[in-house]
Amino acid sequence: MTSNLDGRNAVVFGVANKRSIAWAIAQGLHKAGAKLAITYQNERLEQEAKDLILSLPGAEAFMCDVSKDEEIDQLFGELKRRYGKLHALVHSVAFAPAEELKVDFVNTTREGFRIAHDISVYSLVSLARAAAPLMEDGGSIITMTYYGAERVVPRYNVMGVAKAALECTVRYLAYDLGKHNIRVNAISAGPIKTLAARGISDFSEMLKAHAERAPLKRNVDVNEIGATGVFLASDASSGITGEVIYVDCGYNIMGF
Ligand code: 0WD
Repeated sequence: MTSNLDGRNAVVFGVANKRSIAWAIAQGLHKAGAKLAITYQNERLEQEAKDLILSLPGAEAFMCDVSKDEEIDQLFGELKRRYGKLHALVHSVAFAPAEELKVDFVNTTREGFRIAHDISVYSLVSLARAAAPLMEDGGSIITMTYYGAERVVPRYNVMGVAKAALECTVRYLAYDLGKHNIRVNAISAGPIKTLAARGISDFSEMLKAHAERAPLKRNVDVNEIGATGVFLASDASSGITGEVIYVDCGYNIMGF
């Protein structure tokens, strides 16, 4: 029962740049000995993502837009040829059109709702389905969520609704895949200044309020998310599935 991931293969989705949570998890997995395939979304992010990914010895970079079934099929075909088996998958991807996070939630558009759920939630289902056959020795699937799934965080809007659906998706996938010894869990992270976070209005205010109210009296460090990712990918968490694990300095336990 250790966090040693020697001989394990992992695929990570959601590296946009060096501030990405996916990058912190990838670094943690790498340090623990895992062999890594890291994906980036498109040509726009290619240069920055590739420079970063290839800085991890042994890591390989692949392009995959998770809203496109053909790109997912192609990627997993490639992973099967290159690695044979997979042991862990990290889904650190979310998107909602920027306007949806600026208006009152009641004005959410049908298209904004659809896109947020397609990219932030359905993608976990499609990636889990594609990865499961490669997880012959069992495996661990990890996604990223936020407290806005449970309580109203003003302006988090449709992303909050999508995160609620994501957390529920974690439970249904955990049930389906448990018989193959594949575990599915979410990390609920406190706010971290990343590219995605920039789309959320008043993010700096949010950071301040979190640090004031959290029992630990500070904000979470991205490397703490990385370490939890390593724990969830490893045998140390072999009895945990279908859970949402909070890494938020305790913010979620507070009533006032
Ligand atoms: O405070 C935070 N930053 C928190 C983030 C607190 C709690 C949870 N999270 C979640 C996010 O909701 C997301 O699920 O963590 C996950 C990772 O977010 P991040 O690290 O904060 O953000 P970022 O570095 O921007 O990575 C998300 C990336 C996208 O970046 P941009 O900002 O360019 O949309 O998700 C990727 C993309 O690289 N992504 C996609 N990847 C493949 N296909 C797609 C897509 N269609 N759409 C977005």
